[in-house]
Amino acid sequence: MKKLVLASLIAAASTIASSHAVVLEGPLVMFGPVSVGSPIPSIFFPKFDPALGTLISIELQLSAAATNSSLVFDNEGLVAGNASFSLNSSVRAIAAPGVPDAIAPMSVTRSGSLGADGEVGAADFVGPDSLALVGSASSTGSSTENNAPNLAQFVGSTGNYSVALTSSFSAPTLLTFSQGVTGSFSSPTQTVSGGVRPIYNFVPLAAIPEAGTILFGAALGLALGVRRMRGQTA
Ligand SMILES: [Ca+2]
Repeated sequence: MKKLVLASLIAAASTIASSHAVVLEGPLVMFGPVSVGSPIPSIFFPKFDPALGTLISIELQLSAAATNSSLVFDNEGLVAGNASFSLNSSVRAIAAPGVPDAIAPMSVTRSGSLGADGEVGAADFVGPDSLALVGSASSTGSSTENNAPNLAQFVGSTGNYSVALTSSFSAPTLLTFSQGVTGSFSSPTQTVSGGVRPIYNFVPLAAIPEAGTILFGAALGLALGVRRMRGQTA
């Protein structure tokens, strides 16, 4: 199986002049599920093998999904009505200082009716005067680094580089509400998970590496596909 991939990699590399950049997809590494705001273990990727060529940019592709959303709006107004609100969160992939973060923003919206304030004093977030949000969302984000000094940390014939991950809520947004409806939100909770894939854009060495060298790239899990850059196709 791997040898087939290698064969295609070699073939692709062989048909592209050394002055043309090629794109190499790295492995997709998953994270989560974890509660928003909780620590997420860093994920690791093999460094780009300089035997393959000169790295000219790296793109981090982040995909994220949010599930188990929980947020309640409680009407403290004296009249029944309607409300629409959203829970907003994001996952951020942080490769290194100086390298742009990839950010995947997510939003879950709830609309509905609710009764007049049902309790004396502070909102209790239950009962006919409350409106509970449930649901899920997903999103993607990416960042690209092409500054040569910043690329050095991603290149090496051995070793890994790490990508840190964080997740957070922004304040719930009360989108619309009917006259007389006013209130407050419970503390939100949500679970996030996802994956990160690096995309390498590099200029192959003039001499096509021996199969053994290519094998090393495969061992790194990089040989998932090579395609020409946009604009260089015939
Ligand atoms: Ca209530």
